[in-house]
Amino acid sequence: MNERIVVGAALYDDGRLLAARRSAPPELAGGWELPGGKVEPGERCEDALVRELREELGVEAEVVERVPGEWPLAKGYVLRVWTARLRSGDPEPLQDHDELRWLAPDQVWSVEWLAADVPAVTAALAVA
Ligand code: DCM
Repeated sequence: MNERIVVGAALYDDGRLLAARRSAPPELAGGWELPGGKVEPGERCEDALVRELREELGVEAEVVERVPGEWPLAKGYVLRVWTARLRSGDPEPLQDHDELRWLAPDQVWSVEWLAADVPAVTAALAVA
């Protein structure tokens, strides 16, 4: 069911959106994304998102709402996005990323988002 879904979080704290810069793989390194990752077989998307944010950033987050839409990634994967709220912890780039940035509304387009994340971020801003 969920084999080809990648979940991403539009994670907000204090009105700012978290962007994460990928350190791997080489073709994506340097690009900014909404943090998240692949849903495991049998796992609910929302649970995968909470797990990924814990693993990648060391934080506890609460999923708020689905951002309408679905965006194609490589290899038949699709990206789905939820807005989320930081519950505890201070995000750190523990895996996959080498820099994190909290973006105020007027800074959202100051980073070079990965291609799939451009429409996803646009859609996330429309619901937040
Ligand atoms: N991906 C993306 N944008 C995101 C999250 C992930 O383009 N916001 C892509 C990068 C990888 C794939 O999805 O090709 C799987 O992500 P991960 O390696 O984090 O599991």
